[in-house]
Amino acid sequence: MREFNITMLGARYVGKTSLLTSMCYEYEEEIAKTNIQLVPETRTASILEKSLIELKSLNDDPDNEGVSPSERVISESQDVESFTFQVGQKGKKPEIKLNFWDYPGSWNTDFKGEAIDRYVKEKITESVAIVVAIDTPALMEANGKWHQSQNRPSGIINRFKACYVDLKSPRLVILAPIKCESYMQDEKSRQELINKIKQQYKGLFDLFQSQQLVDKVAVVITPVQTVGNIFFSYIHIINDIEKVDKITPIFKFKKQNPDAQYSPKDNEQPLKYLLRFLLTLHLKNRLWGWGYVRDWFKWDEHLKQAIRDFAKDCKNSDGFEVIQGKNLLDIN
Ligand SMILES: Nc1nc2c(ncn2[C@@H]2O[C@H](COP(=O)(O)OP(=O)(O)OP(=O)(O)O)[C@@H](O)[C@H]2O)c(=O)[nH]1
Ligand SMILES: [Mg+2]
Repeated sequence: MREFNITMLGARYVGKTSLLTSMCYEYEEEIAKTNIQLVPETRTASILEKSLIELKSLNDDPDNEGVSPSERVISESQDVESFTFQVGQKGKKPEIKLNFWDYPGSWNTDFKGEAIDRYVKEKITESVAIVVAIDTPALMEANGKWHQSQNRPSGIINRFKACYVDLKSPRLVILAPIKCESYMQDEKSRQELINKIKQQYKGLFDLFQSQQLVDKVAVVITPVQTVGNIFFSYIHIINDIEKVDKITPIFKFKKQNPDAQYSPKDNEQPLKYLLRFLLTLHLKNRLWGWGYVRDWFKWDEHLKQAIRDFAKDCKNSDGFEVIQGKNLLDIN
């Protein structure tokens, strides 16, 4: 079985694990339309099930006002998780394994020792795709005042600079703004969101546009609404003189309508892009001389068709954009 690594990238607490849960675990309707299936390994299923319950519970509390600062401290994940899914046609032996690396976000942005630093570099370097989770309210609200401290964009950009060196094979980078319900409601807001990402991650886009990387890296923006009905409300500032950072912004969220149901939107899009990219690599491998191993060519024709059906409607308007590398996503 061909195995692919994918790394979930993003600062501490931005919502990486929730995004992974939503994109791989909550799209039965989409899957039902196609002949493809994604089966989590038992351990993966048991952890993601819990993450899903937490995500859904955001919806259960009609007065949901976000999380408290103590929860923020306690709930930082402590360890590496690897989430594995087998992909294949329904009722047939799976042919592809997707292995998602999801470690604590602070490992990406803070120095935690040589061993962890090496580990993070290794994961980013060996991953065929990277999903960058972006906390959208931190990016958009209060003139982006909290963007640096919450999303730590320089730390993320530096990781790419250090790891995307002399790439031998193509990569996919998915920028996924999350908690973005408030900014996806009309065309003007969606455009503002895209513009802000382009502005705040300019260093990253410049890197990907460089002569060495422009043909090898596909970059897409896919906003994901992991809950679908919980909207940004306001920022509560906690002033704690005993803490090093002293001021902590707490982003509060609220349901617009108390009866609104949990209804994730576009959560399947990152996975669609991922499979679309893998299918393109498979189809163009020989043509473009990327030199992937021969077992790529053993993919069953029906599996290819199933992936094509699943991935054919990747969105690229209304807040979604393929920034570069259209030919790396061309499955025709
Ligand atoms: N309002 C809202 N809250 C969310 C959303 N997604 C995640 N959260 C909450 O944000 C918090 C952090 O989410 P995680 O997925 O654990 O974040 P993480 O990036 O994996 O965090 P670390 O692994 O500690 O770096 C949790 O309390 C989630 O319930 C969302 O779409 N909307
Ligand atoms: Mg996590």
